Amino acid sequence: MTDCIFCKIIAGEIPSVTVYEDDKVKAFLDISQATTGHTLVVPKKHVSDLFEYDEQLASDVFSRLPKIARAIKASDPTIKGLNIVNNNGEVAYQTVFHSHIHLLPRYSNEDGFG
Ligand code: DGP
Repeated sequence: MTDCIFCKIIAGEIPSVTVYEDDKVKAFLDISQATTGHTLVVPKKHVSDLFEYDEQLASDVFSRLPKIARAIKASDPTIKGLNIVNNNGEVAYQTVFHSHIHLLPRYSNEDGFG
């Protein structure tokens, strides 16, 4: 999709910090780090939100989350946990309409975030 910011990131037209990439998904650091290491996992196929997933796409995206979560955790011994957030629709606070999963590392020394 020509006017989609995440499609442009996937195409390499807009820079991002890649955390993981394969033929189905790309994971990159969120520009607005809610916690350090805040990562977005996006399908390379453009779909707006979860309501547009079929079973194959759901498998492609969600099956990769444990591997990406483990890689994030392994990158920093102070990461003790992780939240998964997925906003679908404007009323659910989605602001970029290319589906994405937020992975939010959590630290033992956090001071009350969330
Ligand atoms: P949501 O509210 O669930 O639609 O989250 C959209 C996220 O996308 C938000 O946390 C900020 C992030 N974001 C928006 N534009 C860019 C960008 O150009 N690069 C990166 N890395 N993240 C972006």
